[in-house]
Amino acid sequence: MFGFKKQKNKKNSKLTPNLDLTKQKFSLLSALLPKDNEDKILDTEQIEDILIGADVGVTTTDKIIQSLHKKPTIENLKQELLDLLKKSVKKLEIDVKKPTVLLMIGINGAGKTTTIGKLGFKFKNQGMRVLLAAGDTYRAAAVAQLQEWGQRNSIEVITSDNEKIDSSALIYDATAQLISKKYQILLADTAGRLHNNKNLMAQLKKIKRVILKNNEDNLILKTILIIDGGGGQNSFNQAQEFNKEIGVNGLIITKLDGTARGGIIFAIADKLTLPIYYIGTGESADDLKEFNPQDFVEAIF
Ligand SMILES: Nc1nc2c(ncn2[C@@H]2O[C@H](COP(=O)(O)OP(=O)(O)OP(=O)(O)O)[C@@H](O)[C@H]2O)c(=O)[nH]1
Ligand SMILES: [Mg+2]
Repeated sequence: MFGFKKQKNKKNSKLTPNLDLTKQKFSLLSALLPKDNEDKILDTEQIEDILIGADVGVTTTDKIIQSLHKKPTIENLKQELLDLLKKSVKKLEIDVKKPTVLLMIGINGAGKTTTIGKLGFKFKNQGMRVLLAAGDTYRAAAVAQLQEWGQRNSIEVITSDNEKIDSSALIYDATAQLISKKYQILLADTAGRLHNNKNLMAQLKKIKRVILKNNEDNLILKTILIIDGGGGQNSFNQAQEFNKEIGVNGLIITKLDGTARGGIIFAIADKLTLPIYYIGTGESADDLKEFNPQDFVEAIF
């Protein structure tokens, strides 16, 4: 009996993302809101404090509070949160008949290299022919970090012996190999950068241009912004600025396991019209989950 229970829990923990710290905040709301059939006076101030404290942001919090004024129940709150997240649902579809480049960008330490490792693992397990490009050519450690992920999952990593090679040249080479060696998907790493660094943003635009130079083969390029889920309103601003400057197809939000401020995802879903493809909830290869609003809301209550 006990053995069975344990097994079941283990299975559940695989399905439900680990959002325990954010859950500590949101689950406080359950006590403040009546169930459908209860009478209770609504303490909007306390509810607001919790939402703001979880980084839901002022405008999105206002929206939620307004809805609670109309229907002050926990069921309505969950529905409202779900509706906000649903705005950002769009799967990252890979057409394996066409070569695809996923270009990973974002600020320093957001989780780009780790996420490439995890995605490579996922795609390879789905039977795709995967290639990685160590496009963060500034730091030897960044190249080594990606090589380690490649070795762990038996995935080829394109690097260069030339220490002075620039990122766009390396990614251009890798794109050529994607096509000539008939790989299906190339995951390209880049160095972290701030959205207000003009030179480094120009470099990203150049990378996008050179990838599309290899384009007689109908290559698909998707630019994915990696965002640290614990970064609060800064993360939100980054998403807005990177999108404005570079153009991004979608987001991956990382480190949601290590933050109580995972409410930022509601602000992002509400105010940016960008798809959230995956969420990162840990450091190992399978700690990357396809973004599922239902699972997310369930995991934080
Ligand atoms: N807990 C947790 N840690 C993560 C997650 N994603 C990445 N990390 C950790 O965050 C740290 C930074 O990750 P990297 O992948 O090196 O970040 P990066 O964006 O490539 O960083 P730069 O190359 O320096 O710009 C590493 O210690 C990762 O293990 C996650 O979802 N959860
Ligand atoms: Mg990196």
